[in-house]
Amino acid sequence: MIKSKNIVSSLITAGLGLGMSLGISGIAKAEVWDMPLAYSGSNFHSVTAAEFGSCVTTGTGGAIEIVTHPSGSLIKGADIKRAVQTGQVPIGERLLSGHQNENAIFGYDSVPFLATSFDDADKLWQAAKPSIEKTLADQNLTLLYAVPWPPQGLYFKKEINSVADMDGIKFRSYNNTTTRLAELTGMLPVVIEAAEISQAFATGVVESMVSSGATGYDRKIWESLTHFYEVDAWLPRNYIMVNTSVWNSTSEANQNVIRGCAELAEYAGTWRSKEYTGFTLAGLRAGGMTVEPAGDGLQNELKDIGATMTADWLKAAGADGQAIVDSFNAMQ
Ligand code: PCA
Repeated sequence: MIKSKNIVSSLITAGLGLGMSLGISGIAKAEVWDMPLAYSGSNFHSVTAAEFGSCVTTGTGGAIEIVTHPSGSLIKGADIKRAVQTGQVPIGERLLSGHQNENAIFGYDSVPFLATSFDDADKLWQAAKPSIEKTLADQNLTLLYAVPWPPQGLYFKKEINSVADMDGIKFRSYNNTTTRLAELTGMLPVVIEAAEISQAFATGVVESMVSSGATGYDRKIWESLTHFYEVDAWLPRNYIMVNTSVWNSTSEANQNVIRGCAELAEYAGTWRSKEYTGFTLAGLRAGGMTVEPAGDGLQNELKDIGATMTADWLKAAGADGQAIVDSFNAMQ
């Protein structure tokens, strides 16, 4: 007993000696934080997340190494939030409105025609942030940053001039709002992750969607579709969350580094999203697509449908939802 204790203590002494000769930081155990992302590595959100990761790794002197895993390769998009909540991974990125089925408040950014520009989307985010942070905090999640997608428009493989023209079209949806939009326009919704849409369009499983020029561009959608109508329906957000227990066991110094990197990432990601808007619409055109604003008739019909969907959302989101809209309107 005494002998083994001696062995242990001499091992510890040897270890410390070795550590000192290497320099303590040389043996400090780096934590690896695997960070699942739902979208492809080339997407601007994923590029921003990778830069955020390097910023944290550099800023913490290698104590926390963030490794991003794009395209749902580590955890599928729909499972990322649960994986972070339960501590399967410490950190991850997800489309916020993907959680509307849990709580309508998460869909604040997909209310049709409420915020249709980057400036308004930013104001709406400021109005919604406290509620979102609180809702996430109740689920063991700490919000780090959030970045908007470019404005959402409609993709088709034929010319569309009215809602009647959409009847019976198979439609790819990515959250409750987009499923509801399909239903109200007579289309047939199927939920498909962005990482899987190239194949879904190529095989004809779906033939239409609402999304940004960015997603169509990333997925080379011109190989399957012909028209993009700029509707500017809303600008949904991706957000980065960290498991709160992991966060609480992170040193204050490292938390400060992470917060700083997050602020930088939100700024850089938003800037990229703006730049990417024109760039990707030009890319769709270069791919041979017709890219234009929806005609007045179609736009008016969509506004009516949007009003129905707004009323539905306000009903589902209750007083918290109304407070977000009121505070957003007060900023106008
Ligand atoms: N792209 C994502 C969400 C919004 C967007 O522009 C997608 O289509 O899944």
